[in-house]
Amino acid sequence: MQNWFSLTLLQNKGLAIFMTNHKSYITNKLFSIAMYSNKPFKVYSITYTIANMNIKLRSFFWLLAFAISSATYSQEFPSNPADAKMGWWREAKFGLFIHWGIYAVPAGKYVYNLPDGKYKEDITQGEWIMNRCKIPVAEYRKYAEHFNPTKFNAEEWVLTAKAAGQKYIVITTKHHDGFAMYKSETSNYNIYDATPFKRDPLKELAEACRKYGMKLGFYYSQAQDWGHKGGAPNKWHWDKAAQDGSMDAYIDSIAAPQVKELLTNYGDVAVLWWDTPKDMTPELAQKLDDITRQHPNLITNNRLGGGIRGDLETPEQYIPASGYPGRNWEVCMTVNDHWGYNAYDDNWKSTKELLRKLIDITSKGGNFLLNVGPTAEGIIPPVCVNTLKEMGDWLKINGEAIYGTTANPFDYLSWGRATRKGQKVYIHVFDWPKNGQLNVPFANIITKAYLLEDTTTLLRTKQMANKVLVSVPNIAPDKMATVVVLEFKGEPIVLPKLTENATAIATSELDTAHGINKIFSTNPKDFYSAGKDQKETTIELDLGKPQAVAGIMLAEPWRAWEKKEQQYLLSYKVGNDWKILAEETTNGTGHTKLFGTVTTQFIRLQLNNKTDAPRLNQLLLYRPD
Ligand code: FHN
Repeated sequence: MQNWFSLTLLQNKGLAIFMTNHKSYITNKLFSIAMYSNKPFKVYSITYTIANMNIKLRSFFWLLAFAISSATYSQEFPSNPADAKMGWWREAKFGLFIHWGIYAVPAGKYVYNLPDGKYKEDITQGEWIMNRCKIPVAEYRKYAEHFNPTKFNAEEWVLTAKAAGQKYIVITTKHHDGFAMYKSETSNYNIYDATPFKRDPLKELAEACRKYGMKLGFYYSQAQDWGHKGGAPNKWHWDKAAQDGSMDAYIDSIAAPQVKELLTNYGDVAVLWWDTPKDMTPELAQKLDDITRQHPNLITNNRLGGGIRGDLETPEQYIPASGYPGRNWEVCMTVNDHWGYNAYDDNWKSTKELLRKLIDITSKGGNFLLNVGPTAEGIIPPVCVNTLKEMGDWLKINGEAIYGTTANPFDYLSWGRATRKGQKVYIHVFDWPKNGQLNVPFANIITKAYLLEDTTTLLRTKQMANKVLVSVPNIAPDKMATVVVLEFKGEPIVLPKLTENATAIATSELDTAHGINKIFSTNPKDFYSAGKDQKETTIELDLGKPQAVAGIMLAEPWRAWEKKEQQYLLSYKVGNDWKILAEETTNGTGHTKLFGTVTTQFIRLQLNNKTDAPRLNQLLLYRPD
């Protein structure tokens, strides 16, 4: 294949030079820049055959292209991931979320007293129990009288996080119920003044974090506050006499002074984790942003409101298919199905499941904030402690493949994930190869290959066109995930995404902002939608030329609790005939389907949605391993 390069000028965006074998890498970035660009731009391109160009000159062009496109690329995003204050955070990768409050007293159960002495029990609640069960303020406040977490031990909590390999803790200082979990001078509706506990757990936790070198972050519900007048409701106030009031006055008299005291009285606070910006106006948000800006090293997230983006994207309970290229992002997730303690929820995710989520998130360049909900006695549920310990034991051996790594260069690995650190790629193998040959779609020269748990035993590698075969032991050393390290030369050389040069048409589009081309965007906030009243759409992809296809990934914009689903029929074209590849139902949060390899240029996706217009965040096609 002849090498050629094309010089492409993106108006106002600098140059990107790309070469045929690596074209996708650059155009992928160009496409992403274009997608995120908020300014019109033109593309000028000249092509020049460099068949005779010597290897040095080719390498120069390649390095120049990589350097320019990366520089151009990073200019595009407000919170440049390389921000100095983000250094420890990007190294940390794994943190502990703690949802703790007086909602732990009912522990998920609320009993409705019905007429004629009957009653109804609801055991599905958590930190939203006051809102979901419409508990009057005065009745809810009584939980504080029974909240006396004498078994709380801050050092135990910090050591649990350390044993998990977690590098930071984010704890709820005040959730939507308005109850402060610290000695607040602003409101006596707090753990020190309103409970028999008479201690300040945040003070104790801050000291323990300093003692053990754990970064400490504070979650604060800045808008929703069902316990103070003027705090935002979710939808409406159910105890109007106690809840109605001016939100401006609430921000001035409760939220702003509490944020100030949290950032002043507890030493080095590393993260301020806003949540649910209900009814937050730019003016109200600015009042709080002005406070946090006085702390230049404080990391904030994207949930303050008022259009303030903060430093972090915060996908919740799901992992974006392609992460958030160019933004810092952190997935927060529960171990069972509740953030706050629910004594009846034993739907615990396994260690293997959570570890593979950590690996998946890290392989896309994100952080994982895994939540526990301690009991009213101050105990982290033992099953969580055990799971966290098992994750930490894995990290003790394989932490090098997680901490401080960046997103992997590969399109998709059906049998595992990958992370990168400089000239090392860490292959996290979930499904161990049966034939002792690990097939990695990597065209670079491999200088060394070994198991991360045994760096002294070198593994044989065989370089082939666009892939390397690694000879591995017959049995997986670690069934949860075994890490194979490949040390390599140069910049990663990988095949382009199958959809890199694809075009798509659809039988229905809501508008241009949600046109069919959005299925190629890597920005999780983008999505394609069929027309408003449509319940079905047909999408046809033209891959530009016949390609070997072995799987599909449909990224969808809903969350598990929305209980959406979409039916789809996937076909590929052979001659003039369409042949079925798969016919399934998604759960609305994303769907991956691997099928036997087929070679085709045309793929058709018929999508049906009974409740909404069919939607997709992204559509990816996977090459055969
Ligand atoms: O409403 C809250 C919820 O209770 C919990 O705190 C989560 C954690 O990210 N945030 C909100 C829901 O998005």
